[in-house]
Amino acid sequence: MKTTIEDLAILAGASAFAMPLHVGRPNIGDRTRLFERINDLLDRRWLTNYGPFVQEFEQRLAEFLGVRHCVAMCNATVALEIVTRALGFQGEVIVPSFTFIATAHALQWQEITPVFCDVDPSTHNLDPAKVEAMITPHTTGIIGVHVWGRPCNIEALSEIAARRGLKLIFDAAHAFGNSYKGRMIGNFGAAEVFSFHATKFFNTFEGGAVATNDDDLAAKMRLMKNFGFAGHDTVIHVGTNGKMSEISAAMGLTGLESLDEVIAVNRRNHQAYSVGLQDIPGLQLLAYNDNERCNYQYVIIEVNQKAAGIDRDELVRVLHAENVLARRYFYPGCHEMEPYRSHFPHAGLLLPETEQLTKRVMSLPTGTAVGPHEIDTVCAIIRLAVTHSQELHRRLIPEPKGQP
Ligand code: T4K
Repeated sequence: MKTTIEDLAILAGASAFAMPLHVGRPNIGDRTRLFERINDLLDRRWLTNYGPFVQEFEQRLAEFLGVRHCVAMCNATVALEIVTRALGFQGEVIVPSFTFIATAHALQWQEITPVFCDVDPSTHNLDPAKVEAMITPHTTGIIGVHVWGRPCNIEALSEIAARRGLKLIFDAAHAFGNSYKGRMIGNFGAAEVFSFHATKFFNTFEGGAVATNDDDLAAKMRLMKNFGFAGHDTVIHVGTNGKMSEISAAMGLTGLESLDEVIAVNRRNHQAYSVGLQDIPGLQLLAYNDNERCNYQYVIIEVNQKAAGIDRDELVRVLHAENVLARRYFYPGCHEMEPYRSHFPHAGLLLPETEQLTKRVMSLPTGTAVGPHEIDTVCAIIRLAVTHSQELHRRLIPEPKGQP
């Protein structure tokens, strides 16, 4: 455990961790069960194209979420493209800029314009009051993102969408296994999209799914994810290849069997961070609502530079020197990335809260690859960096010579 500022690797000491401590380390379920399933699919010689594992996986997902349909896909980005296309999104669609770039790209890829709306700094999610102001005659839809798995203000967004005749879906990439007012995420809006990417707490290597209670929408998405095929020789719709493979579904089925254990580890880790980071000035650990179902998959801290004496980027530098590979999710905001930055160079003027958040927020390692001792050490490093911020500044950025 590091106890003095001299111990910090950034001031010439050794890193706290010999091996990097990553954000987004995949959780791996029961390997024996996974290998059994892989043997099964090899024996069957049925590797993709809506095989038995994908069918079983979709059924299990639908039961777990309490939805009529869950359509498994190759990843959440393609799933977003397919569902927005199936719903007829066009023109302009309102999205947060404080999200992973995939939310915006899924629209732009289809030449739909993502219109970036500011977020509520207390929730990090779309601010419904600001959504209303972004609606134009070209707006056809809204994509709310349940950032860090904490649900959007679903009621307010649904009310706006209904009143203004807009379609509403949710990017629930972070929110698998979570609930809103006791109902599982997956049941809201016209559809909700999950990501099962390797870095998500529940993964299928690559993968995603769209949950919906709309029979027609589900049928349309099934066509669209399989080139528009209805039968062997008949294509009745434009389509793409959005299919999930059998090996991904095998991973998903296996992961579902240990979902509760992984969530328990995430929760324990989150609590350990909460204790370890307690009372550090200028640091705020993002809390989850313990009264809802929650996957606790992200450990997010906000750094208030004035109170901490150190800013988010400096803290990330200190942690990286210690081999703690904290990530600046989401930085920069989507509106600062291409092509949006060139299309709307002044978008930031309407996104003051997003601009602040992207400078203050960072993600710390958690999941089954991280244990309580490692968390204690990460917290000790952060505490040292904040407690000795002035000294750290002086040593890292010496005062220019010859100045008063
Ligand atoms: N909507 C939202 C709100 C999202 O957050 C995302 C994805 C999507 C939509 C789209 O979902 P998908 O189409 O991907 O299903 C990562 C993930 O690639 C991305 O899925 C995720 N969000 C995003 C938040 O994080 P990067 O660019 O940061 O990935 P990368 O390669 O830097 O990996 C992150 C960390 O994970 C690294 O520290 C290393 C570690 N890692 C990664 C992989 C792949 C491992 O330890 N093992 C691994 O196998 O985007």
